[in-house]
Amino acid sequence: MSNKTFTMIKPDAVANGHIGAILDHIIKGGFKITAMKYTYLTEQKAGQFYEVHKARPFYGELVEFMSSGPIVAAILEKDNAVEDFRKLIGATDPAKADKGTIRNLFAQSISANAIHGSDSDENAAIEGSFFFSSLEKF
Ligand code: 3AN
Repeated sequence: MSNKTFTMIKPDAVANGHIGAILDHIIKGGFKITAMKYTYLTEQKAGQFYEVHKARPFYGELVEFMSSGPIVAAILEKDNAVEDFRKLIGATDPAKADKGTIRNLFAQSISANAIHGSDSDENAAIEGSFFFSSLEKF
């Protein structure tokens, strides 16, 4: 168990004006922000970030969507961060996400699902370093 996870507020949630509300949920959920930036992914960068999903049928759609507009990337700290954050955001498909979770409140579809949360400690470290240099991590 590690105390860090990585998140992105995805282009749909940014475009729909939900940055503030989502950050509020994250902070009230007990997470401390240790790095954050408002940025975007080029198609090439999105392809690289989601490389593990390359063989999946939705890969092209995912890369196109994730490079369609700005995002907010952040590293979050809390005991049991990866697992607790996955609970806070809810299931990948917002229709199946528990009531009150971020995806239940702010996501429209399985591809435009408002927020990303790392699925393991190892990926949290890889994904955090994809966006932030050591000088940018508090
Ligand atoms: P999660 O983000 O909940 O860990 P993953 O890792 O299975 O879900 O999928 C990564 C991303 O790929 C999801 N956040 C979602 O945007 C997209 N995705 C997953 N499954 C589908 C699908 N069946 N159709 C379209 N996009 C999908």
